[in-house]
Amino acid sequence: MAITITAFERSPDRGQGLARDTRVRWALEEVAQPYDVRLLSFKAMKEPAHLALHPFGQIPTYEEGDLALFETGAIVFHIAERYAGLLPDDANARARAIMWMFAAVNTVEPPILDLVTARIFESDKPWARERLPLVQDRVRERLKQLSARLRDSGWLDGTFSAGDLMMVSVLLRLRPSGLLDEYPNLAAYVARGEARPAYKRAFAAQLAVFTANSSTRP
Ligand code: GTB
Repeated sequence: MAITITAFERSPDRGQGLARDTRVRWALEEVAQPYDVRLLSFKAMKEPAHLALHPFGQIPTYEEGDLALFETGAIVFHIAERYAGLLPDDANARARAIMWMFAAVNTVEPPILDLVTARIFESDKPWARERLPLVQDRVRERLKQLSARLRDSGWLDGTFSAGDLMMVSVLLRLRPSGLLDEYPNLAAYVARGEARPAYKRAFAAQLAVFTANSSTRP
């Protein structure tokens, strides 16, 4: 069944791979499934055709036959369940991998998103200088805990899984802040994720969109 995802026509990150279609592309590359991409402008994302697929008017979405999904956690989970390569066969190991997917989006990503908001969207507010250190410390607390659990392991629970794919994707968003480098084992963990051939293909594919669209349009 053909798979189509949506992505930014022009990602605001200028091809750094930080938009969330990258994690879906990465999952599809890990399980060796080809996919098509429908590129959307910000305007098109808020129009009825896309809102029918994504009630919040965002990217990415995932279509496969009769199935339409939004939310990257759900999309990556679906890919991992349907195709071999991202979840272990052992039932307990599988449950733990899914636990790490939830931990990534539910426990680690929220303070990171708060930091992105504080650094980018609220930096001109009168209280921004006072708030930023608080938000940074909340991120540091999560990183310290994750770093302590990971120690010098390659992946979170034995072999690479969808849990690692989601966790690395979430941590990557921190790179511009420099906070990741305060935890060398986490920085190395993220680098291990980025070194995977499937990640490299996903990154190259999203970068190609940015490159093509920035050279042809003003
Ligand atoms: N919880 C949802 C999921 O995981 O699927 C969140 C989806 C989401 O936030 N989508 C963003 C979006 O469509 C794109 S990825 N935003 C447009 C809108 O809401 O109108 C978030 C993102 C955007 C930009 C950068 N960047 O420039 O660095 C990085 C990540």
